[in-house]
Amino acid sequence: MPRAALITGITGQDGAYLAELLLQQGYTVHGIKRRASSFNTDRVDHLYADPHQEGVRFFMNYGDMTDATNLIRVVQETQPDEIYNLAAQSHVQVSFETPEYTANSDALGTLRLLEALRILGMERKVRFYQASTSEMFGLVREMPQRETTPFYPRSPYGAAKVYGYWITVNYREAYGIHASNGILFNHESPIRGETFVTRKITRAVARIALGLQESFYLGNLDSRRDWGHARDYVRAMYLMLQQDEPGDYVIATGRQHSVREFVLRAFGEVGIKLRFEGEGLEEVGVVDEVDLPRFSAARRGDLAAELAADDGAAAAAGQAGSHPALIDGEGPVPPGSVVLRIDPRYFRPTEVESLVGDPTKARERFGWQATITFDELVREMVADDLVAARRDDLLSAKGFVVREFRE
Ligand code: NAP
Ligand code: G4F
Repeated sequence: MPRAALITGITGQDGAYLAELLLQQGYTVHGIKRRASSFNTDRVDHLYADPHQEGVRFFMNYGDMTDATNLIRVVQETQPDEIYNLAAQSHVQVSFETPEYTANSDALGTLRLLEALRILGMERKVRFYQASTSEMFGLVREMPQRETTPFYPRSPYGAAKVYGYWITVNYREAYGIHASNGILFNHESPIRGETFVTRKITRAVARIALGLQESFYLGNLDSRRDWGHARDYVRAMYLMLQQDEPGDYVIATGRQHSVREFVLRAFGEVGIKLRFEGEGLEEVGVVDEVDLPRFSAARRGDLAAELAADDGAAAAAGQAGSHPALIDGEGPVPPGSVVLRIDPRYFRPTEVESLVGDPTKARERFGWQATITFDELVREMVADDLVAARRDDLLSAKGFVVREFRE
């Protein structure tokens, strides 16, 4: 019998990568998805197989972390060997607007799932993973943060996740459940939600390069995060549940960058050198220089070839105006264009200014370490959003209505 896993939050970024990994490992994968008024399974549609076929190992069940009876029934019906509790209202800023709902789904939802195991007498059968977070460190007590660093959450989301962390520890100690907390630092990917800062930046950069929008707005440019790639981080979740003993682990790259650095790096990918002018709410990001060969290649979709070419030779060949896409002018973003502004709406009532994790314990216990660098992450995200922007550009050129989907 293949091993069976149940993933809550399977329609999210991590759920999709984890489902792929577990299917590759031979698991039968059950996911819990919420009922929505429109399709919400984009990230896992490629894994879906008609359940009438033979040998299908991927199944979806309707459910919600706020519905205990539903969780009990789904656990009973799917009989998982491993449960990965990834479902959460995961947006920190939104948690200030919906604090009670965030506590209900993120804190009590975790309790409901653990109680389901007890009610069904499955404490010794099931291994349990809880999606804990570096947001619990909040107003950080030490640098870098490790498993022993005290928590000091700075948002309703962080506070709810602290409850989820401790109830997981408590059920491990009280009932002997193989339950582990992954204290994951920020991890991103091309399928990251569009309102988290990294994806918001890479989408905007791609759309600005294609001329689909002129500028975008951000909040605090100076907060610092330890950003890794989601593909690396779901591997850590899986490894935690393969250990003989449960435990709590920091999963991080050990390096941090500011939001500002992310912006510069992402614009750099499409050949735009940005400079910042002004201060506070008046600060803006202004195009300083455009590397035309690179910019033009990004617009055409030949960026990979351009990057593979010798940078020096490409630069020498690329005098302004010599590129087909830009012959009639300098393209949509000539030097001097303001492409980034600040909007106080995106500042949080209490901010987490600086996070960086020490993943030594995970490396020593089960050999985990991040394999994808910050630069590779930004490159992959921008490249993917350029594809989406080119598709939108093409559709709109052919007269189809293209929605902007901006926050
Ligand atoms: P995500 O993309 O926002 O996905 C969250 C998932 O939870 C989605 O499938 C969402 O469903 C589902 N969900 C939300 N509320 C639910 C509810 N009440 N009942 C059932 N499902 C619900 O988040 P992610 O980035 O994949 O993160 C996965 C988990 O890791 C989350 O618990 C997050 O808090 C935690 N975490 C994330 C990071 C990070 O940097 N990504 C770092 C540390 C911890 P819909 O698709 O229907 O909205
Ligand atoms: O991308 P963010 O919204 O992620 P945040 O708040 O760090 O939370 C993410 O990582 C946590 C792990 O540490 C997860 F637990 C959580 O579920 C989520 O995945 O914001 C990153 C930083 C913040 O300091 C924010 O203030 O970017 C800053 N920022 C600046 N302008 C912005 C914006 N964030 C967003 N979302 N939108 C902006 O316009």
